[in-house]
Amino acid sequence: MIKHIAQKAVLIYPEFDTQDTFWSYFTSLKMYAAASEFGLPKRVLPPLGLMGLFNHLKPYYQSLSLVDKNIDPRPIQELIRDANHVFIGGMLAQEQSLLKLAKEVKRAGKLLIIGGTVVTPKSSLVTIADHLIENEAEGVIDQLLQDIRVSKAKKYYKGFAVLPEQFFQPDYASINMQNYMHMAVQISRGCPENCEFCDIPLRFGKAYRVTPFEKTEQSFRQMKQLGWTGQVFVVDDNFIANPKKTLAVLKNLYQIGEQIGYHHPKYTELTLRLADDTPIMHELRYWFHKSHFINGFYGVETPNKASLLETKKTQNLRGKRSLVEKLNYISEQTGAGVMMGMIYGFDHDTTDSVEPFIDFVNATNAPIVMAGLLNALPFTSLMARLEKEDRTIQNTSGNNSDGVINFIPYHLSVQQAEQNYLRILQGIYHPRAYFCRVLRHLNLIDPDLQSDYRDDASNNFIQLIKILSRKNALVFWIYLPKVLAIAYKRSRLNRSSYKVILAEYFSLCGQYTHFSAQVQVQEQQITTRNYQNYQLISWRDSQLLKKENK
Ligand code: B12
Ligand code: SF4
Repeated sequence: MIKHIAQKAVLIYPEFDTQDTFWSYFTSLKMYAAASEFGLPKRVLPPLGLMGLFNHLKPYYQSLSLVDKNIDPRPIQELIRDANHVFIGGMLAQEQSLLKLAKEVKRAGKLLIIGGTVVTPKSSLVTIADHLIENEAEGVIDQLLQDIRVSKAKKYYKGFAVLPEQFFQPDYASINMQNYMHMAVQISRGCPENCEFCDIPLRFGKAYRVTPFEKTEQSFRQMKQLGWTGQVFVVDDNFIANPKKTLAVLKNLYQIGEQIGYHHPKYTELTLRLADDTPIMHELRYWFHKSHFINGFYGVETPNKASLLETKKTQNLRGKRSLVEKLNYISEQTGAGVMMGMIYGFDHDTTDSVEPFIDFVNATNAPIVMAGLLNALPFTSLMARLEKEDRTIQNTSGNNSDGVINFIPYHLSVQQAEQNYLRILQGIYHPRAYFCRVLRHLNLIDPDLQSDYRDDASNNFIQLIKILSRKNALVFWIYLPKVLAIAYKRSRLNRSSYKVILAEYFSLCGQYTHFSAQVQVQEQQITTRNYQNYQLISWRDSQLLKKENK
């Protein structure tokens, strides 16, 4: 048995530096959803890393609490008053508020431990925290706690890729699930691909490590016991990184659903390999459907082949199908929707690539498209290359859709890249463009997959009134007759399928309000931004100028 190390620890998830990012859905949640327990808008997802840490720390402390500052506005001094140790963790997009919190914690004289993807040896957090853990915490946390016990703890602990048996098991009772729109579970870590801009393989390794099935079952069972029947995000880096193992995972997820008597609607992140014409992918598509995946997020990145090659995203170029055909095929075969991650600002991108980019997105069946400007993140090959070429200009904010590029693009100036990005957002979130994609989506998804969970009539009704009477309502009414026609054609008067198609439409209307607000934020910021001289010239032109001046 582990002896207590101190009386009480408080775990804190800091506010996001900008509340209103692409994935925050902030505008829509504020406008349409019921508030969270402290009156603030709900958040999309809970802090899964801290929920696992919470469970792991139980034997070390007499009492523990977990606070999500995005939900809980109480002053920090009050929250940590009786704590001996304070653990704070998060991602880069929380670094500024984390710094502020950290200073307050230290002012209150508490022992401060910081972890999460925000931690790098260069971060200013290093000067404030007593101890930091970089990357995965499981392999070093016990050592750190033992070292604290004997007053021999180091400042910085470098985590490493642990065996999946060691993955923290999240405790869903450590949070109030009603404060969130969706729940999260992690089944695997790691990705064997080589996308130049991505920090995942360097952070979490190339090997696909799968949580033991019993632990995944425990997570779903606990969620169900605590009354959760909503969507669950399987937050894996690349869910199909090892197709054979993924097949076993999918079969297990199906079994879990059968055993607990409920198939949670799920979504995850994966690659377009799912559209490959191989026997294993055929089987994966079948089980993806059977285990109730209602959506997938695909890193499509760009329709520009040269840019895909440049960034080593060659998996998108496999097979005979075009990218648009692959996305359609996936929805046809699995009944799940598709969401896309897109990037502009590769070395092969020019102003001429803007229109094809917009046309490509608008030809797909993906209503939700996370378009970002390329940014060099710490721990990536892109960062290493750009640093070698001396092209980096600032640290990234960690928010890849804030319309800021942190290096000098090759064919474009910083100003051109940011203005072209704005044109892209305006082109893909124009109401006609978005709702044409929505109609294609509604024509392809399998409504039966969602029939069990789209059923909380009273809550849905209040939301519906808000959606159809507030911002953008006119547009939502304009497309409604087309949606009713699709619902009629596809459901063949099956009441539950009809209801699902309408519910999906209204949900996408609600989400549209957030995306259109995001575009307005970018319009306001990019059109009023002041650029310095070096931001008005492309890397290529600056090199040519240098040569001429020699
Ligand atoms: C789920 C997820 C989300 C969720 C929200 C998560 C949340 N609760 O807020 C959603 C979809 C909303 C989201 C949004 C965003 N995300 Co996100 N997201 C993820 C994802 C896919 C999984 C995170 C996760 O749950 N992992 C599983 C848990 C178990 O791991 P973990 O949190 O890292 O925790 C481990 C360790 O870090 C450590 N740890 C964590 N906290 C602490 C604290 C202490 C004290 C200690 C000791 C240890 C510790 O212990 C855990 C076990 O080892 C990651 C990818 C990844 N693999 O990290 C990206 C990732 C974290 N997201 C990222 C980004 C950029 C964003 C956005 C800014 C995108 C955008 N433009 O909007 C937004 C911002 C969010 C917002 N404003 O609401 C980046 C962050 C880059 C960085 N270096 O920080 C990542 C790494 C993806 C990537 N490679 O680009 N995201
Ligand atoms: S972008 Fe996706 S596929 Fe590429 S390395 Fe990162 S996690 Fe893997």
